[in-house]
Amino acid sequence: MKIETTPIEGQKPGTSGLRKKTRVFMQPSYLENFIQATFAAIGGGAGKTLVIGGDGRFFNKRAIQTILKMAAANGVTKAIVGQGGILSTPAASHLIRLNEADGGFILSASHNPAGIDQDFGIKFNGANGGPATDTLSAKIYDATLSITAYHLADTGDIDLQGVGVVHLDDMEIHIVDPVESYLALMEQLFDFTAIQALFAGGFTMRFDAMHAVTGPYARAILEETLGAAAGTVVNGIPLEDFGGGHPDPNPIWAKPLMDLMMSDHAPDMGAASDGDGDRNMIVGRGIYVTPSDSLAILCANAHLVPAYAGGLAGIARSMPTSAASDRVAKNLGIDAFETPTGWKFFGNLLDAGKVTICGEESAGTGSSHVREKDGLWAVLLWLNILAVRKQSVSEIVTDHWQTYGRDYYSRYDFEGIAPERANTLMTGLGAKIPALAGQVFGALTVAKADAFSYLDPVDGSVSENQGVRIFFESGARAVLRLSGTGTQGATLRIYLEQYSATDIALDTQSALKDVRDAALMICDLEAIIGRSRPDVIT
Ligand code: VG1
Ligand code: CO
Repeated sequence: MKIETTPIEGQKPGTSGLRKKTRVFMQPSYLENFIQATFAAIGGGAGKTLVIGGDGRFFNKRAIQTILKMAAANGVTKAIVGQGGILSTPAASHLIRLNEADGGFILSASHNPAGIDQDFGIKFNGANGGPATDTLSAKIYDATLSITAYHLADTGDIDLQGVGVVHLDDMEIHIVDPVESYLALMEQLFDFTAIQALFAGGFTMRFDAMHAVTGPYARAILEETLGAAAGTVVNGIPLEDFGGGHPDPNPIWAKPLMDLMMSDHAPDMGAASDGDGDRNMIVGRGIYVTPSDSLAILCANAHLVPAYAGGLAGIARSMPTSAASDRVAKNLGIDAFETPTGWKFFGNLLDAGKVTICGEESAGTGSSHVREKDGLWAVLLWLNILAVRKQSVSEIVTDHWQTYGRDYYSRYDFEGIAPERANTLMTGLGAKIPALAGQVFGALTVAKADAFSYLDPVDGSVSENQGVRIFFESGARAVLRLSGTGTQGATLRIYLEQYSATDIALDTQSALKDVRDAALMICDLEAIIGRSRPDVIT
C-alpha cells in the first residue's frame, strides 16, 4: 500500500549514515521516509537483492520489520537477513559481496550507546559492500526533502528466529546464520591451524564484546573454532541497551579490560570491539596499542599471514591517524594514501586495487576482504602474527618502535559544545591558517598549516575542509575537526602527535605536552568554549 507522508530532513551528506536519538527514529514515518528516499536514490527496488541486519540495539527488530515490508512493496526480489535481525557491519559487507547483492541496510549507531533514550542509526551500503559515497548520500538527502509517499506491504511481522527461506508477497527472505559465512571468510584469510596451536600452547586472551554484536562472532571463532578457553569472550550476549554501556573500544569505555591488562593477572592479549563490530582495541600484557600503531604493525607483519603473503598493494590511513603507517609503506616501497575521516573514502582505493590495508585512529582497521573496517579481522590478524612470531604483544610493539621510531599519539574530545561556538572556533582557526607558519606557541614553532582537502585519485572528486592540520618544526602535528557522528551538540576532536626516532619509552601525555599546549593556544579553546579539559582522552 501507498502511504502519504510529508518530508522529514535526513542526515546531511558527509556524515556516516543517519544517526539520531532513538525517539526521533520512532516518530511516525521517520524511518520510512529515509528508506523510501534511499530507494528513490538507488533507482527503485525492483528486481534488487538487499542484505539487511543490525547490531541488535533497541528498535533493531522493529526497524527490520518495516524495512522488509517496504522492500517487498518497492519490488525487491530477495532480502538476505541475519537470523534474529543480527549482522555485524563487516559481516553485512561480506554478505553483500558474497551474494553480489545490490546493497544493504545496516542498522546501527556504531559506538554510540543504545536504548530508547540513546541513539539509533541506519546506513545504506552499495554493491561493493561499502558505505554510501558522498554522491549517493547527497541523493538520499535530497529525496528525504521531496518525498510525498512511501510503499509498505500490508502484512504481519515476519518471524526471523529460524534460518531458512520465507516469502513476503513476491519477495524471498533468506534468513541466514549471521556468523557462518563470515567465519568461512576468516578461515580463508588466516592460518587457523597456527592460531589453534597458539591457544593449545597456553596462550590466554580476553575479548570484551561489550554486550554488543561481536559476542556471537567472537564465541564461534575464538572459543569454538580456535580453541581459546571457555570464558575468553566476556559480555558476549548482545543486549538491546548494550548493558547500559558505551560500546566504544578504547581505554576509557573498555576500562575493566584495561584494568585487567595492566594488572598482575593479565592474560597474554586483550581485545574489544564496538556496537556494530567494525572497531577493535588491542592490548598486550601491560601495554595498550594505539590504533595508529596497530595499523602500522599489522602492515609491517601482514606478509606472515596467508592472505597477505604476496605483499600489500598500498596502505591508506585517515588524515588524523598518525604517520606510523606511512613509515611502514615507505620501508615496503608501496604507496601511502591519506584520506578524510570515514571508511567511505577507502572504498575507491580498495576497489581500484591501490591499497590492501586501511586504518583510522578511532580504532578502525580493515582490508580488501570487505569494504568496512572489521574488528574481529584485526584481532585475528594480531593472533596470526603472534602465532608466527612467537613473541608477546609488548615485544612486537617495542621491536616496531626500535625499527621505525615512535609516533606518540593522543586524541582529546570536547563533547556537547554549543554548535555556534564550535563553528566560531573552526571558522576562527580557518582564518588564522595563512599567517600561522613561523609563529611560535610556547615551545613550538609552526612549520605549516592547512585545511585538509582530498582529491580522490580514482574518481577525481574533491572533498574540502576535512579538518585543520598544523605541522610544527619539531615534527609534531595537531589536527582539529568537528565530529560527524554525534547526536547532541558538537564534538571537537583535537588529535596530537609527536614523532621521536630514538626516545621510545616516554610517557605519552608528557611527550605530547608541547603540542597540546600549542594547539590549545592556537584555537583559543578556553576563550571560545569556556573549558580546556577534554571529556575523553584516548
Ligand atoms: C568517528 C571516527 C571516525 C569513524 C566514524 C565512524 O567519526 O572519528 O574515524 O570513521 O566515527 O565509525 P567522527 O566524525 O565522529 O569523528 V563507527 O565505528 O561509529 O561507524
Ligand atoms: Co562501529
